[in-house]
Amino acid sequence: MSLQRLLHAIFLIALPLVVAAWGLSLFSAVLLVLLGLAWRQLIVLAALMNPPGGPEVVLETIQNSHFAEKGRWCLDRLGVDYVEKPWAGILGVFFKGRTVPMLTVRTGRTHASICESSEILRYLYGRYAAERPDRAAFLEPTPERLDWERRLDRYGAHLQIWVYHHLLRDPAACKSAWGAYSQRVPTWQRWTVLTLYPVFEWFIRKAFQPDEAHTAKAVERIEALLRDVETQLGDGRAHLLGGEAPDFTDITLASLSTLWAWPANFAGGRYDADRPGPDALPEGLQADRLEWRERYPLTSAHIDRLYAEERTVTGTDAREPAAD
Ligand SMILES: N[C@@H](CCC(=O)N[C@@H](CS)C(=O)NCC(=O)O)C(=O)O
Repeated sequence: MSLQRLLHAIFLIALPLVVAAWGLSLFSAVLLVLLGLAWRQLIVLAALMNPPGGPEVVLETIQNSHFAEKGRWCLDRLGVDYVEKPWAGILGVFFKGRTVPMLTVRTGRTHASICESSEILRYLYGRYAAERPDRAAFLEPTPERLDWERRLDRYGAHLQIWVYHHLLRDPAACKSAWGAYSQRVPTWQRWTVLTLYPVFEWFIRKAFQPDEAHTAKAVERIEALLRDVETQLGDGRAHLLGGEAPDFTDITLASLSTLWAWPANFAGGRYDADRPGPDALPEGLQADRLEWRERYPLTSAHIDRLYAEERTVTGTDAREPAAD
């Protein structure tokens, strides 16, 4: 939200207070309403007249989000010049009702925003396939790839239930996962997370219901997917769907699995300073993580290899994300 829009929103919220505090007449109140409408119209017209500034492509993320990593990785692989804006966890969905990753692109005199990682990938392919056919080939949405992506995205959602089951038992780890101690996240957001943590914890419990029974079901589904991936890789193929190079299903699998596989080079190493080592993860999470690594060795090796080959700091553009 621009500063003008923010000031206007504050004006609207404060309006009834001003009327009540000063005991204004109906006539004065109507004048204030007309002033608010005129102000709003000026903001719209000014935005149309002035070409929008700022970066052309912005990716809003939460540093540790596995869905955000999927979008980030695809942008890096395509070689798109973008700015990453890391948010503190939960604030975006709680206050704005949007999830991350969210991609915003400048479209002529306005901006367009896309949430949902899969929709972002479809946009990127449509936007860059003609301009960079070789680089964009990994994003081509074939029916088989789309079908796997749908299954993998569901797996990513089950992993959220599992991860919150463990994180909510360890508030310090949860706050850290939300970026509350990261210098890259704006200070006001970090303080908001630390201050309103009990409210956000309640919200997450309502949203994901990470109790024993629900988590056990989620774990069943996670393991069913991991078994399928293990079978798929069992014939010695180098990539999930047998191609010679990774495609977006490999990247989706690897990104979403970071919650348990905890590979080196997450986000191309950008957030290493803020990420705990695997040994510092909450106990239950660490136990499952070790078990899954042992039970699904081909999947684990595939994820590690993709991260080693594609996400090394030198192999990716490790620009500083913007923290405003
Ligand atoms: N299906 C969505 C899922 C996105 C999602 O659940 N993102 C989480 C982070 S992993 C989120 O935005 N959480 C809200 C928040 O923390 O603000 C996608 O593929 O993008």
